Amino acid sequence: MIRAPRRGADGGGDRSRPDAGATRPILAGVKLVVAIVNPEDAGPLVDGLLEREFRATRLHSSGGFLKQSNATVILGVEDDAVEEVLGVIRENCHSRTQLVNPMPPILEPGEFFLPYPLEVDVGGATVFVLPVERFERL
Ligand code: 2BA
Repeated sequence: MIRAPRRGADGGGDRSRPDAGATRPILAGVKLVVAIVNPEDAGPLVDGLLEREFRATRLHSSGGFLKQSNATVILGVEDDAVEEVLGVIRENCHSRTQLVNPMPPILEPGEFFLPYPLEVDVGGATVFVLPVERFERL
């Protein structure tokens, strides 16, 4: 898990290397977790991640289908911490039923449209786990 800045894989103490002491990239075993969640769950989710010392970024987003606000939380984590992160997401993100008003159709004269809201189940979180080629904090 990427909890704190790492000064190179060997701690940065190798003076024989030209970049000794500099921040070097973490090259192996990192995943990018992308979680699309309800905006009401995003705050508790980020707090829960920070409590466990995971760094996270919250982005404002909106769903293509419902066109309503949601939140996208992204974080880089080492491979062995992915399951812990998914556990924090499960703890904090809950599925909901949302009501949506369907778009009224184009009506011919004399036709009428009686709108009634539709129920849509929105999952607790839509999560992608992506391999990361290179992670670096400069
Ligand atoms: P929305 O696109 O606004 O979708 C909200 C909910 O509407 C979905 O919940 C799903 O229950 C329903 N829905 C979406 N597309 C549909 C369709 N073509 N026909 C019928 N029902 C449909 P979730 O599946 O839990 O998705 C929640 C949000 O996660 C989505 O918001 C979207 O922002 C994101 N998402 C879901 N799947 C994704 C994917 N494959 N790639 C990227 N983003 C995704």
